[in-house]
Amino acid sequence: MNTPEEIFLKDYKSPDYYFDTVDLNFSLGEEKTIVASKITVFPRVEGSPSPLVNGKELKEGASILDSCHLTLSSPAGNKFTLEIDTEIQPQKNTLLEGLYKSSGNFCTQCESEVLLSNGNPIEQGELEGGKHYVVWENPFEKPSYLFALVAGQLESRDDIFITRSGQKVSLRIWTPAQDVPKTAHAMYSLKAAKKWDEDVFGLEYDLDLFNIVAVPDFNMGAMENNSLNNFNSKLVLASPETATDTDYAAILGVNSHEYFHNWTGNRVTCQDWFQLSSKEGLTVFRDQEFSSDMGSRTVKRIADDAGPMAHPVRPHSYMDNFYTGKFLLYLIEMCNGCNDQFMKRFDYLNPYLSCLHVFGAEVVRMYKTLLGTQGFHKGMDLCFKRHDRQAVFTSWDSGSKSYSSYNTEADTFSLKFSQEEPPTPGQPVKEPMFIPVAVGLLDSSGRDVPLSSMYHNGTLQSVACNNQPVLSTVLRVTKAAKMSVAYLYVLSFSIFLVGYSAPICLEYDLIDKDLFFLLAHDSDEFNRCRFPTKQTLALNPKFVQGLRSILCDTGLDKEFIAKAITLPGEGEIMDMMEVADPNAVHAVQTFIRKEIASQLKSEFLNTVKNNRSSDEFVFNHPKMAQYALKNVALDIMELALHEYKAATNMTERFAALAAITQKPGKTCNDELTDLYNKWQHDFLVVNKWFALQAMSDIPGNVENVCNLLSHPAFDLRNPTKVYSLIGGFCGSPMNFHAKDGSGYKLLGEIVLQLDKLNPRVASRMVSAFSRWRHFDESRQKLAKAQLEKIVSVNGLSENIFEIASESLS
Ligand code: 0A1
Ligand code: ZN
Repeated sequence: MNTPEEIFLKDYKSPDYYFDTVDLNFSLGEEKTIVASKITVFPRVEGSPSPLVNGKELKEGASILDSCHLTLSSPAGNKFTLEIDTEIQPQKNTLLEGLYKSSGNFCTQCESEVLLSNGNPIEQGELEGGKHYVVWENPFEKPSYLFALVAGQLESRDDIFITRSGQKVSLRIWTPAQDVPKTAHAMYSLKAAKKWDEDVFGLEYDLDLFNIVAVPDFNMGAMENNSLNNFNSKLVLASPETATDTDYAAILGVNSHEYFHNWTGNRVTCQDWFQLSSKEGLTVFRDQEFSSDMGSRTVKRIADDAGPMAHPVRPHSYMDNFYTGKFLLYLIEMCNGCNDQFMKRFDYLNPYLSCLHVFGAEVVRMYKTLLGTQGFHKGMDLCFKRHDRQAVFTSWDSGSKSYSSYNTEADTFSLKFSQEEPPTPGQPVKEPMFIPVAVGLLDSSGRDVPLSSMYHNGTLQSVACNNQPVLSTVLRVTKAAKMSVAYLYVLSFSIFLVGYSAPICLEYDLIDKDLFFLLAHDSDEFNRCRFPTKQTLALNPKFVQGLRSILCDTGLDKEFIAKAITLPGEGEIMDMMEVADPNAVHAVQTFIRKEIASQLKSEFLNTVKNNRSSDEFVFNHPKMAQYALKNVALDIMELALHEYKAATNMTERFAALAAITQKPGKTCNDELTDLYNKWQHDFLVVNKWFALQAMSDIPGNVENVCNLLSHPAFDLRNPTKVYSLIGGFCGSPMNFHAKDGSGYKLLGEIVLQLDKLNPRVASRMVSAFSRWRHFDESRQKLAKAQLEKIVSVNGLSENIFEIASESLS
């Protein structure tokens, strides 16, 4: 294999050749697979075209450079046909990219790899030797990365969807036969997404068939190939006994995401790979909006908050079709303030990619905030009308940070903002950003105050609209210089960044008293949830009072209450410390948890009692909210064992077991053995079983994780198992960061083993070392030694070498 080259945005130019039609003939075999391709090629500019791929000449007209590149040094000037036969062995492909085998079935993952995509089946029949063939034709031009092929012993759940213009679309979800009953929620999610896209964006599906295939071995979450989406099984299969409501929500979100790509990504597509984050950002924004509409908007906003972004959403270079290690490390650094869902847990999507994509979504959201819902949709409609089946995504750059201060004077209220742009790779000096800052005001009894007029950069503007009271408005912070705003009211408090209107890090001069007031009264639930996170290290009675008022407020969404009373994760607190100290954070967290449990005992016990499930598990927002609230209360009160025994679904069972696994001893061992014995036939439940043990804070858990690596159900070649066991372990501050370095040593060894099988997955894992400088000296030494050991190994993949050496530099 060649060393991947770094490709720069500044060097991008249109290709010299276009591929008009592509015939790919796959002859799939257990020993070998032959791919015969026939491509009609024509030059962009007629005359003396440059070589198709550079290389040294072997014979007239064509030369082979290496195992990856074929060079045609001087092809004929006009249209010609290129025929290539390739022999491959998908069964030996552990990279899980291109054509590979998963559980005996052939499947592909081709984002950015091959030439044309699938479409409609137009012919099929039998061949000699008991073989079978199908011809698929794709009627439209497609971006190259959307090609897909799946072949194997699968059965389908079938359904139909009638589009709003009356078109009948067949929907099929393919899995091994025994799993078909577990696809009902994925089918529901797909249909809901189709309906939502018609209702909200006016977008209809265009083909007659939509297939989803569940693949157990998959590097990422899913892939939006035209009419043949491949999904990590974890994001398709669910039953109340085996999946938690978090799994149900992820299935809903990812199914909608892949479906929404049909328009944003597939039909309106990218011109080049630098635009990847545009198609992803817009599609993530759409799936977030969909999930919000299906559940609680505020809770979704809290979960999706990407944190401040100070880097461009578009990379200035990439390598091996992905972001360079250097860029990834910057992302990790920036994602430091990110929430649990995307960064702290190595979950179902590549955290670095998805983090960038979530930042992309923040940029789209700012457009919506600035243009208003109607204006935004008008713009989107125009874009789809003008650019259907074109490669037009543009890229955007954005980076921001802002500070604020406020003061009250007489009957006006003023705010001052300034912004600072820290340098990022490729952008040492930056222009000030355009930042929408939504603000609202509360009076001293905690009620929203209608705004009437404001001075914005020195000009008096009316805020009221059609004589209707306006409770929040959007300030446009455009300059690095300070600006001020005045409201003509007597006021006490301001609320900034209503609904988190811009992905910036806002520093404010509110004192504790104000923050507790906001915790109890802020009408913007997003803010109400954010403020206390800064205050966890001291247990102020007003903080407890703030929590009490949230816990007892029957008017609030239960899922929101659950989020608001959940203490920030230990990793999140460590990120806020100059020198991260896992032991101290753990001790303080335990203290706070115990204090809250004793001071709010009766409130928590009532919460558990009032939110027990009485009937069958159903996945809907009120039920999910009820479970979430009960589980947080239960966790704080340490009532897990009883609930584990009584649990009737995986949501309750998993939450109870997670609490039990934090206490070593017989109960913990017995319940874990019980879970495994009952569910060993179900690999998704077994993954949870691995994750539960890996994430435990029990001292000395490193050894347990080490033993689990040789458990018969574990397989280093399966990315989802790796993310559960190794990823879960890296998310446990106490054991991954164990003082004696045993956690670092374990990860170092695993990364080297993984690199030989699947460098993409290995590079996700090695990045757990990337913040090593953030810890005390002795931990720094231990982590650095592991990184040094990794880079010194011969034959290391380029992915790992780049990330590890960049982390050291
Ligand atoms: N496009 C997918 C994410 C994805 C990216 C790369 C992959 O393989 C190397 C696979 C999936 C999505 O938006 O879900
Ligand atoms: Zn996507």
